Order: sequence, then C-alpha cells, then structure tokens
Amino acid sequence: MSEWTIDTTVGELLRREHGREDGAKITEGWPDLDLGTAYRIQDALLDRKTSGGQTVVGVKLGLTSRAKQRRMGVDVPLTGWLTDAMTLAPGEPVAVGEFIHPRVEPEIVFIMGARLSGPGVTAEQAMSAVRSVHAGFEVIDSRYRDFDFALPDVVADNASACRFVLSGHAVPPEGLDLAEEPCRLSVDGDTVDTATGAAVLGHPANALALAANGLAERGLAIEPGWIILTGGLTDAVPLHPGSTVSAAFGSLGALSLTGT
Ligand code: OOG
Ligand code: MG
Repeated sequence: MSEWTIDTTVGELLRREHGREDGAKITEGWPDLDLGTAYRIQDALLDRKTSGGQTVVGVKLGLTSRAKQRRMGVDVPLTGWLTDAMTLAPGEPVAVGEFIHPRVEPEIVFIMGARLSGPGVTAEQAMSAVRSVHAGFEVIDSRYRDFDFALPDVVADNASACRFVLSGHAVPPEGLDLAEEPCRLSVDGDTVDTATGAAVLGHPANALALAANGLAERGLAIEPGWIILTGGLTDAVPLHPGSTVSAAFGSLGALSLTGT
C-alpha cells in the first residue's frame, strides 16, 4: 500500500506550490506510481485550478532536449498544462521570493491556428497547424527538493510548470528553418549557453507532434489558439533577484526576463 493517493498527492503538490515549499519525491512513498496514474494526478491538479477559475491556454513539453534530459536525469519527454495564471507580459519582472527555486529556460513557442488531433500526427502536419512562432522563456519551479525527481514525480507535478512569457514578435511559420534557428542565452550580459532549434528532438515540430499524439492517448487534442512551449533548448538557469536573463534568437528576435 502506498501512503499516497491521487487526491492526497494533488493536495500536497498544491500545498507546496502555495506555501512556496519543496519536499520529497512522491515516488519515495509511492514507489510503483506509474506514468498513467501520474498523468491522472496532473489532470486532477488541473481540475483543481480550473475549478478555482483558471483556464487552460495551452500545453508545455518538457525534457525534449539532451541538455535538459542530462541535467534532470530523466530522458523521456513529457507534457504539462499551461493556464492563464502562468502568463507573464513581455518585460514583466518575476519576484523570485514568490516561488520556491525558479529557473529560466529559452524555448521556441507555437501559437496554434488549427486543431491538431492524434494519433499519427507527423511533424509536417503539426507544423501546418501552427499560426505563429515566438521566442519565449519558461520559468520552471519544481515542487520537489533540489528539482530531484523521477519521471512519474515530474509528470504529477505538471512538468514543473510555473510561468511563461512570449516575445511580442509573432513570426509566420512559412519560410522558417526552425532546426537551424540559433539561440544564445546570457545572464547579466555574459553568454552562458548556445543551441539551435535542432536541440528540441531534431526540430520543434517533432515536439508538437509528440504532444498531439500523447494527448490523443488521453482522448484530448490540441485546440486552435493554444500556446505550445516546445521545451528548453538549453539547460535552465536559476533566476536571482536583480539579475536579467536574455535570449537572442535569429529570426525569432530577442527577449529578456528580470528577477526582483
Ligand atoms: C521539468 C520540466 C522540463 C523543459 O522545457 O525541458 C521543461 C524540469 O526540468 O523541472 O520544462
Ligand atoms: Mg520548459
């Protein structure tokens, strides 16, 4: 018998989020927590948020690059939910003290023009359902101590979702070569990492197709207007008060995020 249930896990993860407190992995007390149950916890967590008035605005992918997989010690991509409460306006600062241990990662972001419903969605089909492409940052904040988790833990914790921001510059997908799209990440003016769009499963469209096909297994589809974060291109950097993280892309432009 596990000491946890879906309900008590949801309650504990919400308590940690609201109390800005990290804690042990759920799999410590629930060693045989499987992926299917972990996604049911994630969906139940979303239900609690939508009952509280939040609305779903899209989906995030996580662990789609080797840089992220290596750092987190988990090599399987996953998805989580984005809600309106996670949205930051371009240039809006992030109060570090309102979170547990926020980290920032640069991502290529899609806004969907058409519904995308799996199974069997290809990268080409996925890309043709995209309305616009944006440079973005995700702010992740694990509810686990030191971001120490196994795959079912991080799935249950909504893929460490916390906040995200898109640059105001919308680029039409036609003519973009997203595998070659460069990204230079810097902190307070010093370059800390570089990557191209190929870091994300060879091409960010593969991440979008993966999300559509994964959601289809749960009877869900990607809806028009949804925002899709395709996953960190580089390792994430901790956000500190007074420090500014910047990402310079090529065709997608640049954006910055400052901690306070
Ligand atoms: C899990 C979420 C990973 C990404 O872009 O790879 C993620 C984590 O690193 O805590 O959002
Ligand atoms: Mg991310």
